[in-house]
Amino acid sequence: MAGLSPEQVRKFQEDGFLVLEGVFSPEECEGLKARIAEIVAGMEVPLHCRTEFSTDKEETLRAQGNSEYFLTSGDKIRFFFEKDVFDKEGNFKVPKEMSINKIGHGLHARDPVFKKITHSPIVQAITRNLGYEEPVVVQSMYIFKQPHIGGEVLAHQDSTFLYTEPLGSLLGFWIAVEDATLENGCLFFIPGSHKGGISERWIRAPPGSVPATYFIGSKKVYDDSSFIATPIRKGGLVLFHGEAVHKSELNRSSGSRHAYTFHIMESKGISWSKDNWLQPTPELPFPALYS
Ligand code: AKG
Repeated sequence: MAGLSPEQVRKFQEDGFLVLEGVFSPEECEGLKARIAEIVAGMEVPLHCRTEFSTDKEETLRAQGNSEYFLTSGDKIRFFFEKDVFDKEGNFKVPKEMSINKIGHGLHARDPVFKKITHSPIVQAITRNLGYEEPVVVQSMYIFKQPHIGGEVLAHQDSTFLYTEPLGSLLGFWIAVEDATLENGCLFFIPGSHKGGISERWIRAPPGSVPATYFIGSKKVYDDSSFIATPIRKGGLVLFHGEAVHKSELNRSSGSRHAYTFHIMESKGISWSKDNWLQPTPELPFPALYS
């Protein structure tokens, strides 16, 4: 695949997401998995940083909002966990490699294997096809969706968490490192939902505030029947607009559903909100995608 056809660009603009099979090779996917296995083998997470991941509003505020470990992860490789994987003392109740919800949020810069795939020629070509002139990478995550316990991700818009001024330039890349199916928790989208703006924002409070983050606006309730499933095979890529409403369900299968995802934004004439939880740092300014 050399890039997007004009028809694919039109479809992306209309729906707010695009499913592209066979973009990356099985070997590239295996390379990502192998590298993640090495990173997990070396994982060290202090007891007080064992943070469970959630997109539920209240749980987000409770579990992440106050957590320095999460809020300072933008330029690092850090680990976030499924629910109920720790006992009262913070010890793992399940094998540690089966406990992780995701790793984030600086893989694209801090690890050479993930850096290479993020800046791969096909990613750059797609981004050019969509008209980006000076795109920068703002964050990345490796999502495990563990067998049986890989939690539901509630319907949301990524621009709630990663806000740009003006809106409209956030773009998500979601690479299926393993097959994503109806049983193991593939993504679901509401076609056209990127055209209606966002309903809420997650804001970082001034330093020293408790809680450290808060929501403004209100969560919309979406009709389940308006979502369409996007199952995709290993090596496929789902592209999505920052305002596209999406979700994924619990992994009910006995296999994992690994994915590598990262977000870019246009930096020419568009600014990153200083209110976002994630901020570029002197150690890691947002890297240019075209390099
Ligand atoms: C996101 O990256 O915004 C997602 O919603 C990912 C959900 C998933 O991979 O299940």
